[in-house]
Amino acid sequence: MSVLEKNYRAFSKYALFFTSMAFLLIFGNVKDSQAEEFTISIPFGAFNPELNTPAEVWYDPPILSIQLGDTVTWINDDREGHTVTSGEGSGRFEWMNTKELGEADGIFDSQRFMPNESWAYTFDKAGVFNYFCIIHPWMSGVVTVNQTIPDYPHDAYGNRIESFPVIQFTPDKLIEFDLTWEPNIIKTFEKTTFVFQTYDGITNSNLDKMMYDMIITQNGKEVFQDSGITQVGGDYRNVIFENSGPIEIRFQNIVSSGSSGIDSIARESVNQPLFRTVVFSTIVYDNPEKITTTETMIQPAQRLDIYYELLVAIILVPALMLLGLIIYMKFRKSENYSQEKSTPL
Ligand SMILES: [Cu+2]
Repeated sequence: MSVLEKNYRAFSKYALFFTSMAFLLIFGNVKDSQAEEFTISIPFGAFNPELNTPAEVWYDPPILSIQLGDTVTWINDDREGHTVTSGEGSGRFEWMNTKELGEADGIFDSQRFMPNESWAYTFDKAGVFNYFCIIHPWMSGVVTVNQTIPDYPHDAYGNRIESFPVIQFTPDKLIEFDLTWEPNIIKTFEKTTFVFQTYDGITNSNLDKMMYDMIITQNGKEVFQDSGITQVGGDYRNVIFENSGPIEIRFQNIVSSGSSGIDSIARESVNQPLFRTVVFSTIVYDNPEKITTTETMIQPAQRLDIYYELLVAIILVPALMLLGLIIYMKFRKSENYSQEKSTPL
């Protein structure tokens, strides 16, 4: 192979590598920013609780993992009408014994749709969603909706927060209120420290001993409330969020605690200095490390043999390992013994 040929080969290799990397980067990003569409088939024969039909599962695939904002379309390929209803189905074995119906939880419900019809649902909440068919409550499936945690903090409206502190002025422009939170991307069950400072909106000098009420609301509910007086021009609060979703951080009744200073002016120039309010917002994400899921077992198809295989794996593998350990220990012991014996005194 000539040097030129060699170089060309090496070059084409790199070229291929970089081209594919570039494609990955471009399309990887596009994929991230766009919601995806998924389909789940209700196969022919799903109406039968015994599944003595061509169907192997009730919903195919029975467990689907998607990202927040993705859409799932269920297609009825069966010969009977079905529903896709969130909640717990009866389960096949329960159904056979008790003829119990499932329990809908009201998150989504397709109502009955007929063969060759379909129904779509866009998931706008993260979590694990069990669903079943109201007409055939043994039919069950699960959709797991994951939330991508972005690299950058965003406000509640999805706009990127470019830098910290986030700065707001009170409506009377007399006070500049700076807020930083650490970590910048807030996750559930993780301590978040809110650090805030007050400045004179005109002179830009630090304002000490300012009174304020701090209120955090999430999904229309108040999740944190406290009052205080800034020391050395600032203050902080630690908050742990239990739920994901957008939050609004509101500071209100911002007023100087002293009789002199900013509010002697403010009281004269503004009607209601006591209602001075600044509002910040961001998003709390589900902490992937601390999420507790209640993913239920799907029990479709005649797949009981799987459980036997699992049983073998659970009992046989550790048993063999234990046996191996015992043999090893015995071998070591006898080796030590023979070594001791041969050691001259
Ligand atoms: Cu059905």
